Parts: sequence; structure tokens; C-alpha cells
Amino acid sequence: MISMLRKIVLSLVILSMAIVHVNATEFYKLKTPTLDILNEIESNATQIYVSGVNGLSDEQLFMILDKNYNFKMDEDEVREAIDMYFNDKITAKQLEKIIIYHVKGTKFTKTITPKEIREELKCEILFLDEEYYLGNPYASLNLIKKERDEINWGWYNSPWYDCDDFAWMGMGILHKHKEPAATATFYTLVMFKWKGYAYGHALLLVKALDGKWYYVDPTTMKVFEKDAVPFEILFMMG
Ligand SMILES: [Ca+2]
Ligand SMILES: [Ca+2]
Repeated sequence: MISMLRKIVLSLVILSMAIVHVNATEFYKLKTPTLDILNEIESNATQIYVSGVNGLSDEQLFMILDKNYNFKMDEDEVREAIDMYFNDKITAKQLEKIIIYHVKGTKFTKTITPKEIREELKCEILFLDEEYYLGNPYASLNLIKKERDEINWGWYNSPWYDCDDFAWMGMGILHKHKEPAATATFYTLVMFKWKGYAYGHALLLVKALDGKWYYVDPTTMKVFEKDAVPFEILFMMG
């Protein structure tokens, strides 16, 4: 218990230091983007799976079907896969795989450590756990959409109720659920340049089962690959 308390206090001290560092160097200089700017940048990046699910890896097929984010293929999800098959969205072979995952109770769980994440991302990261499950950004967005009762687009009102608040809201929804709470999903502050100005934004970054990093943006309700947008990461925590 004492060690847990010490860990929390230490984390808060490190977090305050990290935030002061970000503010001192970058954050106060950044403009707040409008929803139009965010939508313009992110809609160019939201191209994943538009050509259908043929050619997806097993992990990616699983990611788009595990809607309830429990790392298993449940009956509802198999039913959806059958519908997709009859609508020519997945192949017979893909459907067969999904049914086998369901029957065998296969769990798609892989883990990653802070050390491994540090080797991939060269930025300021505050890790609150020693190990994480690889996550599912599609399931994240699905859960946030389902439970975001407080969010109304008309309420976007910087700085009182904007991206930083929506990102906390998204993080809060994911952490109400046992499996999503354990994933490598980080509250992330980024900056980007747009038509001569530098902007700041807050959203979630997920290390996914397919090995890629994806942003989940609770402000615009979009999911897209990390490298598809010109965001430079200032700070991550989770
Ligand atoms: Ca599931
Ligand atoms: Ca705010």
C-alpha cells in the first residue's frame, strides 16, 4: 500500500515537472485549432479499411470485429462477421477464422513494456504501468461513441470545453472497462503547423494489436494511423 502511495506521489511530481517543461518550451505559444482545421487534417488521414477488409492481417480483421473490446470473438461479433460475409465484405476464409476464434475462445492478447515503447517513440512519456496489452483503436472509438452522453459537438468552446477535456473524457470511458484500461493507450499532447501557425491538440494514442500506432481523437471522433498526420508529440501519459 505504501509503495502504491509512493508510486502515485512520484508519478504526480513527475507529471507536474513534465507539464511545466512542455509549457515552458512549447505549449503556451500554440494556438487552439478550430474543429474545421482538425477535420481537414484528419479526414485526409482517415482512409483505413475504405477498400474493404480483403488483405487485412488476422489482427486487423480481429480489431474491426471486436466491437466490445474484450479481445475475444463473441456471438454478436460472429453474427456481424456472417452479415459481412453475405454482403461480400469479408471472404469465406476470413469468416472461417472468426468462427474458429469464437469456438476456441482465442484471446488476442499481446503485451508491450515501457522500454519497448521508448525504443519506438522518441518523446516525453510518463508511464503509469509496467506492462500494457496492445490495444484496439477501433474498439476504443466504438466505446467512446457509445458512452459519450456528455459530449455535444455544439459545446466545443475553447478553452473551457475543448480537445483537452474531450481527450480526458475518452480516457475516462476506456478506463471504466477492465480490458481497455489495461491497454497501451496514452493521453497525448501534440503540436502541428498549419498555414503558417503552430497549433496544439490533445487526443489519445494507441499501440495496436497489428503493431501500428493509431490516434483516436475524441474531439472529432476519428481514428487514423499515427504517421498519416503531421502531429509532433510533445508529451504522453497513461
Ligand atoms: Ca469481443
Ligand atoms: Ca479545455
